[in-house]
Amino acid sequence: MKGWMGRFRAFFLLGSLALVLSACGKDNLTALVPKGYGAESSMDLIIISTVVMLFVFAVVMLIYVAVLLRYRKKKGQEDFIPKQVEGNKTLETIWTVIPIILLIIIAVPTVTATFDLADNSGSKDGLNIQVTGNQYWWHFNYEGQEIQTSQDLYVPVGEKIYLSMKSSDVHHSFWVPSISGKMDVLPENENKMYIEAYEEGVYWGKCTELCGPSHSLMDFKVIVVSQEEFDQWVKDMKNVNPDTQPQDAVAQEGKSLFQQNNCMSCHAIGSSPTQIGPNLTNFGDRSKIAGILDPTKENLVKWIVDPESIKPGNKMTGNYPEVSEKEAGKIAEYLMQLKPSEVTPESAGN
Ligand code: HEC
Ligand SMILES: [Cu+2]
Repeated sequence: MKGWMGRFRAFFLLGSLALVLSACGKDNLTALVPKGYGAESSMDLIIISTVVMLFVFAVVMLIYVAVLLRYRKKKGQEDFIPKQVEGNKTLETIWTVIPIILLIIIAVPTVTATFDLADNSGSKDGLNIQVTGNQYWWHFNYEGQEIQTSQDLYVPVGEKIYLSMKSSDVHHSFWVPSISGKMDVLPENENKMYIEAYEEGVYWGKCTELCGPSHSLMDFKVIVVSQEEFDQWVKDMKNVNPDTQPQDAVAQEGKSLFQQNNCMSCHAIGSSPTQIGPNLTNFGDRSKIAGILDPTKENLVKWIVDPESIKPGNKMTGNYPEVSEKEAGKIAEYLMQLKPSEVTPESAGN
């Protein structure tokens, strides 16, 4: 009876574990279906390590079971003491050499990949982007282009993009599982990495270093587009004039409210060095608000009125005059019209 219960419990545990783990495979957020260079070389290493570990597991299990069967206590031999052996040069050599070989099989490709992914030699001619990690959002500065953007990183497909990463506050870590490996983003020094995406699309990025109460909400997107679309996007972003008046009256009022309520001291529209808060140049094109909310007016009003309820510990809360829901609605009307480009996460296949 007991054995039956035990087996049932084991099945139940395994079944629940399978259910939980099966949710880990979001299409654009999985390291197991690589869509970029860094992710692919990580995947190769995962396979090599797994094969080696399975081999070790199988050998140990085989020997373990064989010994259990062969040398178990047998009837009539209760007092039998087997021949006592001590030291065996051949055996000792074998079980020292085999692990060394296995470790070499893992180490050589790992070290090679590590150096390969840190290779920065093409950065002079390539696209260079400064990445800044902030509690709890990401900023991207396209070097030499006068383009600043936040939350959504636009890159051309099939190109090596060189990222220089630094944090403005605490330790963060940059990871786009489908495309790249992980890189620490620190306030002390700049870390470099390149990414290269194989397929157009929208890929999800995550902060993977516990950085405060809203760490798990520090999401971003990498929008991979064709070279022509990327050039178009660059052109559109450069053309933005922050002083343009919106067409309709409500949005115009929203723009004034945006200016009156201190929002501009942290948020830039257009390429400005201000980056205490996310750059909003193409806010209306984003696929999420604050990295996590669906881009509806309702959500935006909620964010403007009470960001603390959405991202605890964020740096916007309490640093601007109180805004009523009505005012926030007008500001939202204005911000959602900031759509400088036809190239968007939606057009890239989100
Ligand atoms: C003290 C600086 C500061 C002020 C003032 C400020 N914000 Fe923010 N804002 C931030 C920060 C920081 C974030 C990012 C929060 C996060 O995601 O953790 C943010 C995020 C946002 C976002 C989401 C941006 C995105 O890319 O998804 C919007 C929209 C926004 N703020 C609107 C406003 C409006 C409207 C005002 C004025 C009423 C305002 N902010 C005032 C700092 C500020
Ligand atoms: Cu973080």
